Amino acid sequence: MLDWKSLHNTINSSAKIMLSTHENPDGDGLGSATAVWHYLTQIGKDCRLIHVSDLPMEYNFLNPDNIIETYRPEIHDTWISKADLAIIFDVGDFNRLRQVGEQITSNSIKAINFDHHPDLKDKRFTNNYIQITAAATGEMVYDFLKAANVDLNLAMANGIYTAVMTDTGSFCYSNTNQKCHQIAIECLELGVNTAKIYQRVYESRTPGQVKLLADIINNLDYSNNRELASFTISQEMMNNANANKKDIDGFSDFIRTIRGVEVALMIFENANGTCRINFRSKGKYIINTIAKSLGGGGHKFAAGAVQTGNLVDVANKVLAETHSQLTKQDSSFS
Ligand SMILES: [Mn+2]
Repeated sequence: MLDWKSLHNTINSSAKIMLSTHENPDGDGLGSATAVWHYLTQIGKDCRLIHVSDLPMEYNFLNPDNIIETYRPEIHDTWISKADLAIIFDVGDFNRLRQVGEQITSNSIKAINFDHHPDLKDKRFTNNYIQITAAATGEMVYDFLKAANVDLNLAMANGIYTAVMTDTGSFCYSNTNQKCHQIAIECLELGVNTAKIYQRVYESRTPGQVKLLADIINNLDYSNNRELASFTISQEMMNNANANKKDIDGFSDFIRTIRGVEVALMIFENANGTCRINFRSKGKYIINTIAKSLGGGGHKFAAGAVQTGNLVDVANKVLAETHSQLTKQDSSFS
């Protein structure tokens, strides 16, 4: 159990507190941060939730009071410079805070890493509250609030439920534990509309996203005894489908659902000469070690990395590395 009391003490002795999460935020980061925003505001803190990306449309329901802000230097820099504390949710890597992280370091703001990703021992964090066994950062937020006997309200419960639901693939992935369901029960008791949240998050695909998915399915590559299914997404494919970066979320999870496939691998060409790599495992293979050897990281069964280079070169390199590591892991099962 983490020392939540020490975090509550730190919060109690701070007046201005910034909350943030990673770029291209997901339900876990946003749900965790909004839940804590509602708590901190309730206890009278001057609190703002600022992150670098635009809020993905499907998470608008977490933002009825416009508490989620997209970082703009001219709007936020003065306020941030006076902040006593920053609490960062689900970030995995400090660099994923982008300009918000730069503001934290340049103003020497005390920064709390509140996360279920592995500890990268980044000195830019002052304190770490890390629990890699938690299915979602939202599960840790639940513990953090319970440790102070906070009565959850509906707004907090909406955030926590969204966090746990999205990081467990709606309570289906292998990380789902009893506590996730216990949290869900409590959220239902508090009036969370779980069907509505599911619909907002998962039933809002754009036509571009579906067109892109069709293209990917038509060009899937199977290897390693068909246990590895990989696909690449070029900028040209993105343009043809009129899709945006956000649209690729969930594709690796979907490809992993194919019978016999143990690992899904996506290599996505960014517009800036880098490629984003994404691994999803059903559980037979550990893939964050592969991500790590490519300069990235993540969870045992969901991980990623970024590589510089064109799509073809990066794909060749990543596939070679993946083949070799999966083969190695394979030969260690016996
Ligand atoms: Mn998470």
